[in-house]
Amino acid sequence: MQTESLCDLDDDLRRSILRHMLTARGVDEEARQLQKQGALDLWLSCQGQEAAQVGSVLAVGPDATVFPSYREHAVALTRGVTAEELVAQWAGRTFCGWDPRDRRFFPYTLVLAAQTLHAVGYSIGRRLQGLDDFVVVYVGDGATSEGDMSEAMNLAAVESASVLFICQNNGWAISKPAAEQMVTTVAERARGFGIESALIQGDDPETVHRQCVRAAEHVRDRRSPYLIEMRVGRIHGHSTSDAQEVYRGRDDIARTAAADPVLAYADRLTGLDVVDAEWLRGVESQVRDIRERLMKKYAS
Ligand SMILES: Cc1ncc(C[n+]2csc(CCOP(=O)(O)OP(=O)(O)O)c2C)c(N)n1
Ligand SMILES: [Mg+2]
Repeated sequence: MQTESLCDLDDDLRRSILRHMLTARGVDEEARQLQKQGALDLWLSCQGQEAAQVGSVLAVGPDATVFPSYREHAVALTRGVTAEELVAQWAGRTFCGWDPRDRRFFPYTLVLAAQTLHAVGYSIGRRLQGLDDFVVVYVGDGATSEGDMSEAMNLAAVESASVLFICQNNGWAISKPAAEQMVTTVAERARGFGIESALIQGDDPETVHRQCVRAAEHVRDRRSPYLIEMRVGRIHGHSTSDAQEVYRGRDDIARTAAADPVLAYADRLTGLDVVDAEWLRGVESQVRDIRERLMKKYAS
C-alpha cells in the first residue's frame, strides 16, 4: 500500500476540502433522519468515505465527466449538486434530481458496475467526436465482482480509454466481507488487464488528493486508463434497511467509527491552525441552513 505524509496542499484548498467533508456529513445525517421519519424511501450513507470522495473529485477537476455508483453523495455535493436535488431520487420524486450534463455528473446507477461500461463507452465516444474524453468512474469493492467491471477494464485497456477508475473498498458488499469476494486486491486485478493502478488508504483527503492528481495526469497525458483502489471505512450499515450489527463485529464497527475521517481531518487542521473555532462555527451554521432547507422540503 502506498502511504505518504503530505504537506504541500495550500491552506485554502485544505479548508475547502474540510468544508465539503463537513457539508457532506451534515447532509448525510439529515437524510438518515428524514428516512427514519418516512420522508425518504431509502438512504445509503457515505459516512466514513468523505475523505476519499472529496479528495478525489477536487483532484480531477471540474472538466472531468464523473460516473457515480450510488453512495457518492460527497462527490455530488462537491460538484455542485444541491442537497435538495441529491435526495429527490430517494424520496421517489425523480429519476435523477440534477442535470447530468450541466454538472458533468451522471445519474446514480444501482445496477452494480453498469456505470463502468457507460463510462468507458462515453469516453471512447467523446474521443471519436474530438471532445475532452477524460472520465472518472466510481465503483464499490463488491461491484468489481460483476462481469461488467471486467469487461470495462478490458475495453478501457484495449482502447486506451481516458478513464480513471476509483474503487472505494469499504470492505463490504452489504453483508459480504471483501475478503470472501476476492483473493487479490482490485488494484492487482487491474494490472492483469493492463491497467496501471495504485492501492492507497482513503481516510486522509490529502493523500487521496495527491494520488488522484497524479492519476488524472497519467490518464490525460498518456491517454490511457488508471485505477486507484482506496481503503475506506463504512461507518453505518449498507443502507437504512440494513442492520450491520447482525453480521459485523462490535469491535470492527466501533473501530471504524473511532477512525472517522471527518473528525480526524477537522482535528488535524485545527492543530495546524489552518482552521479555528470561529471558522468551524461558520461552517456549522451553513450546514444547519442546508439541513433546515432539506427538512422543510421533504419532512412530511
Ligand atoms: C447487478 C446487481 N446485483 C446485485 C445488486 C444488489 N446489491 C446492491 S448493493 C450491493 C453490494 C455492493 O457492494 P459494493 O460494490 O462494495 O458497494 P458499497 O455498497 O459497499 O458501496 C448488492 C449486492 C445490484 N444492485 N445490482
Ligand atoms: Mg463495498
